[in-house]
Amino acid sequence: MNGRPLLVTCGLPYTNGRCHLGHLRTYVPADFYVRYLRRAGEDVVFICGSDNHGTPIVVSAEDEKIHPRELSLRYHRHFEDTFRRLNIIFDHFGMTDGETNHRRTRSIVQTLIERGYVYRKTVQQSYCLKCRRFLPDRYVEGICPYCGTGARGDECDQGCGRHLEPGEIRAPRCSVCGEPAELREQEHFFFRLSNFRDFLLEYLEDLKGTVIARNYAIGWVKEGLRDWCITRTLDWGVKFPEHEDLVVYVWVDAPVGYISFTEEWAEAHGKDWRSYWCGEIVPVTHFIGSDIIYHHTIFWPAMLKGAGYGLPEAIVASGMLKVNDQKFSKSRGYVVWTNEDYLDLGLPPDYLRYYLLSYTSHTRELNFSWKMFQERVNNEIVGTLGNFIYRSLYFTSKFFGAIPAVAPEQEIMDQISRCMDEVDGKVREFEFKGAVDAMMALAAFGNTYIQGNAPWKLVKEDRATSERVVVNCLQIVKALALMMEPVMPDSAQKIWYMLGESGYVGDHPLSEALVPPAPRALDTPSPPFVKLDDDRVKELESTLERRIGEARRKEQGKQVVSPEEFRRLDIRTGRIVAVDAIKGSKKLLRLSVDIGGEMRTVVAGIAEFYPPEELRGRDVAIIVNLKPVKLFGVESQGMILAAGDQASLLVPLRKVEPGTKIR
Ligand code: B3M
Ligand code: ZN
Repeated sequence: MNGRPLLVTCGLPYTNGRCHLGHLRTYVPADFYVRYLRRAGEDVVFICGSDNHGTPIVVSAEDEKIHPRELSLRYHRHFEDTFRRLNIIFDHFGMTDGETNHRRTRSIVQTLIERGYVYRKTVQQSYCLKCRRFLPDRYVEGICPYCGTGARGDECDQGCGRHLEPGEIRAPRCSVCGEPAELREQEHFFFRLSNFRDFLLEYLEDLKGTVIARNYAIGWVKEGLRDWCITRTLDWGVKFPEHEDLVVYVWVDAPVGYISFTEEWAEAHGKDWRSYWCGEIVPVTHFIGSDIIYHHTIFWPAMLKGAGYGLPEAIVASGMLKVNDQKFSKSRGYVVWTNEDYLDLGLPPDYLRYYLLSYTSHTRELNFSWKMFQERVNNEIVGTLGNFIYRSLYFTSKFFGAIPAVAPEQEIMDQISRCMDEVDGKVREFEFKGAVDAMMALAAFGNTYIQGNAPWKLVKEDRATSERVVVNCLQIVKALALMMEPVMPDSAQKIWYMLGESGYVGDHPLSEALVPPAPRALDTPSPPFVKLDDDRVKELESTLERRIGEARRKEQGKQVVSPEEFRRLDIRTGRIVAVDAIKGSKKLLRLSVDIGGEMRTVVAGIAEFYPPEELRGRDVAIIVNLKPVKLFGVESQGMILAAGDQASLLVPLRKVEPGTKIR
C-alpha cells in the first residue's frame, strides 16, 4: 500500500425521489476513482449515505401521507440497491437520520455554540395563514431577490443558483396551498460564517480537485459572506441543542454525515475514524454535483474549522446533466431514470459507466441522448475495444489453441507503459475522460497493429513471427482488462477469464499489465460486447419523447385559465420614459413607464438584451395590477411582456396612447 489512507465520499442523495442519470454524474466518476487508486496500490475508503432531512423530504412525505422516516427508508434502500446494480460499491452507505449522525451533529453544533460562532437573531419568516404554519425552505416559493427568477425557499434553483436566507424570497407564496404568505417574526440561530473569510481564502488557495469548485468559491468569498441561519421550524431533523422546537438546517447535518458514516464504518472494521477527520488538512476527497459547490467549499469547511475538525484536501465537482440538449428537468420530462429506463431493461451497467466517464471533461455539462449513447457504444466500445480484443483472442485460439510461450516485444511493453503513465496522470488530475481516452487509444493501437501484421496470413508462412504477434496483442488485451476494470468492471472480468486468468481482475495491481500472459489453453472466445441496435434505440427514444410530451401537456393543462380569470389582469400599453441600471445586478433594469397619466417603476430582467437607448420612448405591453415586489431594493409596480429566452418585447403594431387597455 502507498502512503496514508484516503477517504473518498459522494454527495448524499436525498431520500425523496428515484435515482436518475443526473445523480450518476457524481457516483460513477467517484467509484472509478476509488477503484483505480486501489489498483494503483492506494488504501482508500469509499463512504456515502442517504440525506434524510430537509423540507423536500417532509413535503414529499406529507404528499404521500406517510412519516418522513418511512419515505427515507424506502429511498435509502432504493439508492443502495441501484448503486450496487451499477457496480458502485461503497464501504459504507449510512443514513443522516442514523443515531451516530444525530449525536455527531449535536456535538459539532454544541462546540460551535461554546466557541461563540452561533448567535440568536429574530428573522422575518414566511407564514401561511391558510395552512397555519411557518414556511421554511421548500414550503415557500417566490421571486429571487437577486435575479428576479422563480425561486424555492432556500435556493434560486432556476436562476442565479444563490443560497437564499429565510425571509429573503420576494412575493412569497405557500408551496402547499399556493396562497400568498405573510412575513412573521421568529427567533432563529445563525452561524458566524462571515468570521471565516480570511480562513477560507487561505484554505481555498490550496484546495485540490476541480478548478471550477475552487474558483467559484473564491469568487463568492470575495463577494462577501453572509451568516447562515442554521435552524428551521420543523419536527423532522436533528434537534438544535436546548431548543426542541427547532431542528438544524439540513445543510448542517448532511455534510456531518460524511464524518458519522466514517465513524460507523471504522467501528465495524476496528479502525479509528479520527485518522480521517482530525488534523489540519485531512485525506478526504468529496465528489459532488456543481450545484452544491457553495455548501462544500464555504459552509462545510467553515463549520469544520469552527468545530476543530480537519479540512478536506480536495473537492471534485461534476458538471450538470442535459438530456437531448435540454437542461435536466423532472417536471419537464427531460429525465432518464436509472432503473426503469435502463437497468430494468437489461442494458449493461458498463455501457452507461463508460458513457458517463468518457463523454466529456468531468467538470463540463454532459449531454445524454439515446442516439449519442448508441454511437459511443457501437463505435468505441464494440467497434474499437471489443473488435481488437475479440480478434486477438479468436486468432490465438483458432491457430494455436493456447497462448504461445514467447515473450512480448519491448516496443509493445513501452506502448503499454506510456499508456499507463498517461492514464495515471489524468486520473490524478480528475480528468477521467482523458484517462479513458488513453485506454481507448491503446485499443486503437492494438487494432492497427493486428491489422498491419495480419497473423491470419502470417501463420501460413512464418509461424514463429505470428506467435509473437498474437502474444503482443494478448499483452495489450491483458493491460486493457486491468486498466478498464475501474471503468467497466463486468466486462473487464469477462476479458480476464477469456485470457484464461482466474480470480477477480480487480484484485490484481495495474503493474501486472506488464507481466506477460501465462501460456494457458484458450477457449474459443465470444464477442465481449454487443451493439445497441436501431430498433432498441428507437424504443428508448420514444419512451423519453412520450415523457416529455406528457410533461408538456400537463404544464399546459395547469396553465388553462378561464376568460374571467384572464380579465382580472389589467394589461395596458405603456411608454418607457426612462431606463436606469440597478446597482449589483447585470440582468435587471429599472424602467419608468408612462401608463397614461401615471408613471410606474418596473424592474425588468432585460439588461443583457437591450441597450437603454433602444428602450427609451418604446411602447410596450405591461400588466399594471400585479402586487408590487421588491427586487434588489427597487419596488417593481408591474411587469412588461416579452417572448422567449432573448426577451423579445411585445409592442403594439399601430400607434396608441400610453395606458390603452389590452384585451
Ligand atoms: N442531499 C443532494 C444535492 O443537493 C444533497 C447533497 C448533500 S451532500 C452532504 O445534491
Ligand atoms: Zn436568483
